[in-house]
Amino acid sequence: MSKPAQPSDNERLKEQSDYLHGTIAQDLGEQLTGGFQGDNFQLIRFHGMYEQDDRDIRAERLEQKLEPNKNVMLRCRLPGGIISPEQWLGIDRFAGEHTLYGSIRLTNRQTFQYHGVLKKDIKTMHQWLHKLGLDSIATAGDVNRNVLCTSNPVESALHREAYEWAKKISEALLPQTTAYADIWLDGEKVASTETTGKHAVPERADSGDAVEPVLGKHYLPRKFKTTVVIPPHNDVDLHANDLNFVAIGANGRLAGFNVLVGGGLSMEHGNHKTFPNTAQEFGFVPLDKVLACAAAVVSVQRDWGNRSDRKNAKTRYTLINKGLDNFIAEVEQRMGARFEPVRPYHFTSRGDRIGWVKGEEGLWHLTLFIENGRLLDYPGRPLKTGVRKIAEIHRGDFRLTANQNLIVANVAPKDKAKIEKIARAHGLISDSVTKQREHSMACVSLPTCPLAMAEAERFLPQFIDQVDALMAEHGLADDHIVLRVTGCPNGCGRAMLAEIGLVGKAIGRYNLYTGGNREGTRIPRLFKENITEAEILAILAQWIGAWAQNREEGEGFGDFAVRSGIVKPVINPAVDFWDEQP
Ligand code: SRM
Ligand code: SF4
Repeated sequence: MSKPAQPSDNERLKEQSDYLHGTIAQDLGEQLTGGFQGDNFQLIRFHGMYEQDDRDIRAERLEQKLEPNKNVMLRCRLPGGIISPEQWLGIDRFAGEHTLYGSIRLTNRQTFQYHGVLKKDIKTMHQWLHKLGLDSIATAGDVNRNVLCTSNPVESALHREAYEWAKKISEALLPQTTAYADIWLDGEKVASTETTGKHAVPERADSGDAVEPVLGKHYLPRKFKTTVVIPPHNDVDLHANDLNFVAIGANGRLAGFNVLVGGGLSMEHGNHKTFPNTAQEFGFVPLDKVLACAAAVVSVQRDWGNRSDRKNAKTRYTLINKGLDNFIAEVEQRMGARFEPVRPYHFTSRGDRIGWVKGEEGLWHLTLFIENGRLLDYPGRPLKTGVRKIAEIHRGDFRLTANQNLIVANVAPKDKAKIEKIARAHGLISDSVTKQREHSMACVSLPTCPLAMAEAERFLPQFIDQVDALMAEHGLADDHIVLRVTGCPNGCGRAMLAEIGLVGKAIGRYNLYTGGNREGTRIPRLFKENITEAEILAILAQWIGAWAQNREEGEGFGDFAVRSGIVKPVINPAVDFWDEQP
């Protein structure tokens, strides 16, 4: 008989962490190094931080026998992505005064990151965020991450209800440990932790651990991601997520949610045991079962997920390892209710609607396109200053989108012209941004990401210039392809849900994928491996030409790529994602 697999070292680390305290507080006082020691290097992730260094200058510093320029990246917790102008002003000031890069980076999970915070400033940062009513609990690590919610301010009533659920789900699934408050806030309570745990955890979903009834002492086997999505807008890209609540309305009010489980996008180049997958439909739940359902799904993944092999640990693998029907039956038992049949829903769009729209309540909303989500003052385009100036006069709120953009929401008609003037003056509105650029996305990648294999954020803008030229040459200047670049196969740029996806292989080289669709419900297939930018553009020139000539009315490029046989569609990624092109 084969020996049972040993738990991974991350399991030991969580076990010995004293509910995520570790020795972070002591380590913080050790200023001889800019980094964190031993287990603390991993544990700070559960507090929303990653240790990084600037890879552009790493070799030079090592040559000078200097430690890499260690610092942390912080990711804020912002369920549904809504913040006030006052909060924005505080966030902006910290970036300017205390970070190495000075930027605010909007992520594709409706929050923002600070890059380059030195160890000496970390505690100040958490206290600063706390004063703004913000925290970074559980934005990284083996926990449920920032909960997304469609940023659709137009249908205000439905959005308001859905957003409230995103917040409730986030709080119900948060760690309960006081570690964050103990280490960063000298024990002061965090607003969110005052309410967590007050939601009833169904008995069978309870871990039996007095401190962490939902997550358990060992937390989850791997990261876990949740969305609330309002069809027909799939702006949150639900298939990248473990647990999704698809809002079903009746007469303008929320009636409940279809639940979809087991999406996720990462893989490893050449490792056929890894694959991206779309989420599976479990069924419909009414509103009074939402939190029980969320706790039940999380608890089944907590108890059944693979704790030996982290590459096989996400919910999508558990569904396969244990069987979809078994997983659903166990969730039903733990939530104390059966799923009802899925109610009809469909998706028609993914990207954000850039520009002004008028909402149901007569207020206006301005979606600003922020290339790669990077807010910084560039020569001739002081974007960060522009948003600050808007925040100084704005009386509504800001909404961060899952496409790295920013909505100035709830603007009274009398303030519309003033806000537009500031946005234009600072380069936040530009008539030269093409539809193609608006529908393209890159992950952060170099220089801060330690896992990056190729450029992404710094590569995309000039690459789009060339794709724009190809689109214009073929009369498609007003159209777009959902095009995404990700610096490594972890897939943060969601290239595995793009119509054309580039996945970093080495500096200057990418794997080219195509065949995803516009709505984001199909995984693309590998077309060519390890190719240069020039080779990619040569292929794109042919593809775009053929699409322009032969597409059917309104046909997106990904559907065309499948129909015209450029690639065979991926139908069941667990089985056919790695199939070679015939
Ligand atoms: Fe990600 C790790 C950035 C969305 C899959 N991601 C990382 C790290 C923290 C690198 C690391 O572990 O040291 C990156 C930090 C780079 C930097 O310098 O800022 C990083 N991920 C990002 C962001 C900022 C990309 C962006 O440009 O917006 C996104 C932050 C989201 C947030 O606010 O929480 C981000 N990451 C995603 C997504 C897309 C999504 O969730 O919609 C994915 C694919 C979906 C999924 O999870 O399947 C994603 N990131 C990963 C993975 C692979 C996880 C896995 O299942 O194997 C890693 C590596 C890991 O966890 O081991 C990773
Ligand atoms: Fe880093 Fe890879 Fe994620 Fe890009 S995809 S941010 S390179 S981990």
